[in-house]
Amino acid sequence: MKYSNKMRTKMHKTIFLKDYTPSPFLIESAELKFELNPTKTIVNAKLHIKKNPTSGTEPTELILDGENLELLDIKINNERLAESDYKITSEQLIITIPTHTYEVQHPSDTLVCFAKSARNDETMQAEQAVAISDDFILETTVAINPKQNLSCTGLYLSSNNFCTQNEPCGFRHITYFIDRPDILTKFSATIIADKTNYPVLLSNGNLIGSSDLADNKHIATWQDPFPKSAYLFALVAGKYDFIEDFHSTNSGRKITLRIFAQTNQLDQCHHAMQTLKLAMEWDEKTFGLEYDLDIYQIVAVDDFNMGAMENKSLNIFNSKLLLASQDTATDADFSRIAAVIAHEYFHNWTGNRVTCRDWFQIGLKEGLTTLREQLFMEDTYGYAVNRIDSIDFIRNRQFAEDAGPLSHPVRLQSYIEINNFYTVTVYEKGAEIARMLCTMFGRETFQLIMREFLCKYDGQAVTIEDFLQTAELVTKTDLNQFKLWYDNAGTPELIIQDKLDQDNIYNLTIQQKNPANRNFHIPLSIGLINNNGATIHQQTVIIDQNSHHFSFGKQQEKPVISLLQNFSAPIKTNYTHTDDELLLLLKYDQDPINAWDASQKLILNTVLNIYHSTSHNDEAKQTEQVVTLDKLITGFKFVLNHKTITPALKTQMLQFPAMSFLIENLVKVDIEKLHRIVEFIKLELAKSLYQELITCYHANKNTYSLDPESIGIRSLKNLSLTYLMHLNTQEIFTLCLEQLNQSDNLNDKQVSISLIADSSLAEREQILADYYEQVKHHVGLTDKWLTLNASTKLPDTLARVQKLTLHPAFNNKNPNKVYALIRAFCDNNHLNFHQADGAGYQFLANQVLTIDKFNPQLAAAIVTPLTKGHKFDHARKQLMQAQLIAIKNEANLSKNIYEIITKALHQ
Ligand code: HT7
Ligand code: ZN
Repeated sequence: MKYSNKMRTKMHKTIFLKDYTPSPFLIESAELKFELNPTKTIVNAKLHIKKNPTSGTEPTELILDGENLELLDIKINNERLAESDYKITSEQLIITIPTHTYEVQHPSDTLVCFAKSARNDETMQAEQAVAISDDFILETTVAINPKQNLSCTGLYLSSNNFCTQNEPCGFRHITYFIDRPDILTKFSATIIADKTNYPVLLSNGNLIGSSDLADNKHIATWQDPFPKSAYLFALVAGKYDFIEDFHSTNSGRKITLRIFAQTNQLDQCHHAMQTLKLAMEWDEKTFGLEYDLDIYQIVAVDDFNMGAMENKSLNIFNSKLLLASQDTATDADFSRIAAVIAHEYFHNWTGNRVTCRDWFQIGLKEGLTTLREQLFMEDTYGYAVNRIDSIDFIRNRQFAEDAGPLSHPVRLQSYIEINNFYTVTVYEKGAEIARMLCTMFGRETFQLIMREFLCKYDGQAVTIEDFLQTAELVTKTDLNQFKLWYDNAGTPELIIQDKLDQDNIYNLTIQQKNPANRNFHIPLSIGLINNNGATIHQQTVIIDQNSHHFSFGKQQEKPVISLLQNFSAPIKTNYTHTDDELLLLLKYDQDPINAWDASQKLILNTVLNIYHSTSHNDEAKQTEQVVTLDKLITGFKFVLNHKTITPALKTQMLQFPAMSFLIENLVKVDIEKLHRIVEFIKLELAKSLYQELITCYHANKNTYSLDPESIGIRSLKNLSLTYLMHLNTQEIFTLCLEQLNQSDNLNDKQVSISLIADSSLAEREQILADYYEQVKHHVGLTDKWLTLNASTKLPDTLARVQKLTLHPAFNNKNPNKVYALIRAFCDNNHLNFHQADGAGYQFLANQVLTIDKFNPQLAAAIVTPLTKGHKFDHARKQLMQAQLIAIKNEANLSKNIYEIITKALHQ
């Protein structure tokens, strides 16, 4: 049966921020008991429920969330409910509040009361005391089928081990509960399972008891003393081993740290452990925040929709973001793992101890935690390199998201499926908004704001207003206008003009062009540089009106302006530097971020100049050379030969901007033309800079080590090789092959094999096949092999990817494999995904529909390339639209896909 649009709309309810009301009931404690079995797990939940004194309503029903649960038993204060006392829908358990009353049970009596056997009605009547709605124990027993659950949400199996993912709404797939973040509950979990198959039984908090049972079973009970939202509940059971270390806190407590993985993966857990210790130390030093329990555990699982999850004291990690060794991880992998380990740890305060009132506030916990992660990375591994990585990411990804049909504010006003909003906007823009406070008030004051906020709201579920109000109190400023950042979508733009007037006064005019025509509160850091490259002025100005005028006094000559130093706000600046000015900034800007930005703009300008000055035909005749590359080559030479710029920064400055950034800077893209121009410029650079690049390659061969300096040196060597490969010469192929065969680390091997996969080398296919044989027993390396197959610019790539969906290395039930093959092709291989006949679009639509049936979150994570029609020519836009419509017409679409497709079709 096909659903009409009306039926769909009805099924997929929109949730509004304005409709928030406190829950009529609270759950003070939850005693959970799991009898684990892959196909039939029994979950018994004793919930101590209390009427919410602040709710202000007299409820007639108790409504609990629950999906795909088979209710086996239900009791209130030990009395079994009659079927007429409750109703079960596909999403809820609705219990009518009975008119009669029950015995009062004090929380501390709970265990005693449950030990009693069920009482008969006479006892009940004799004990009548307090109305049910005040304070009672609800006990449910449900059966669930973790093996059948392929959504990586709730309780599911990964490599035959049990694990959970409950943010945002997974807990309702485990048991009936008021599954919303403002319900803060003290949890205990008793786990019973077969001892051979599940020797390790874990949950949040402290282990308070464990023993063997009959029939080769065993039991463990975990108790978490901190009240927490259900989304932070976790359970893991399976065959794991662990490495252990310790952290001594400032206050002298000794915390046990354990990382669990499969036995043969333990040697890949040390980097995560080292970073965890650094992160714990950093948070104490920077924000005065100590870890609060005696044990902190992390588990690696292979099947996971996102990177990792901050469950209280039991983080669960996608193994891709935890396991690393010299032979299995690139330098970028090591860095990403450090960032995610720190991120999840930092959530213990920003997210767990102080959580969100409702899911509209995720930008608060995710923004603050992402900022804390970024500051940690900058402090620990180097400011410039790490800040540039964050800026590059937000400009490539978030700006594009905010300019397309899926644009949304950091704080939504409404949603259908909250899982769709764990986005770059929520995380990265959320972090930049908090960072602006740090820029405006200084790091010390920002640290004070954070301490105040976390102290004041410890153990509570809060809103963005609560955070801003704390910032207002600490700084004694009005942040009402600043709040616009959270509630408005789109990237603000500043239109900037400067002039040296007849009296040699340097004047600056700045005008806001903003989403929703509101004036934002923008800290804009600027520098003025004279023609000798000396910084003559540096200042952070606040832009909060529609237009501003600044005068910088008498100058000898017109200075070159360095705008948005340190990327002081997540905005676009509209100001045209000449290529000479960009060269000056690239060479002399004291702000490394803007020196990098100048080099990126110089490359971008070169691309855009050729793009706009050649027609499709001209360009076919190789007339790109109408635009000179002299300035760009001068800039590259300057950087390559520079004695003091660090190798890591050199690499970032010489890195060609991502295709997504180039696309973002064009109104409409002719993807083939853009690709040819990029290839042309890269070849010209390789030809003109051959000597510098080859020298650089050889000069930067180093012994493998993981310190930031060695990583930087390796990155520069590999960047040189990447440019040189464009020459297509036997000499360079030989270098690349030597690197593949002789290097002692995965990072360098990965660079070589990726370059070979994308080259015209005759032995290419054989090399790729041999490489697969070498790596096929390692999950992570096999995924990288899938990605390099999906990333080639060669014309048969779609067919190759289609074939690989049938390869034993691929499995669409595993999110990492889907990301490695399908997302790598559709989201990153712009040239081949957008092939003119629309076959790439059809391929993606089919994959989305297949995956949506069992893992809607995963389907939603790969569908976005189909929503980018606005960037392409009419024909491609139509072809994408046709696939969106085809998806929309399918029956039983998930909320996730329905919401995205509907938005994309209404653009
Ligand atoms: N807070 C978490 C966000 C999240 C998630 C993680 C794993 C799988 C599904 C998920 N849905 C939401 C991760 C974080 O931000 O740290
Ligand atoms: Zn997070």
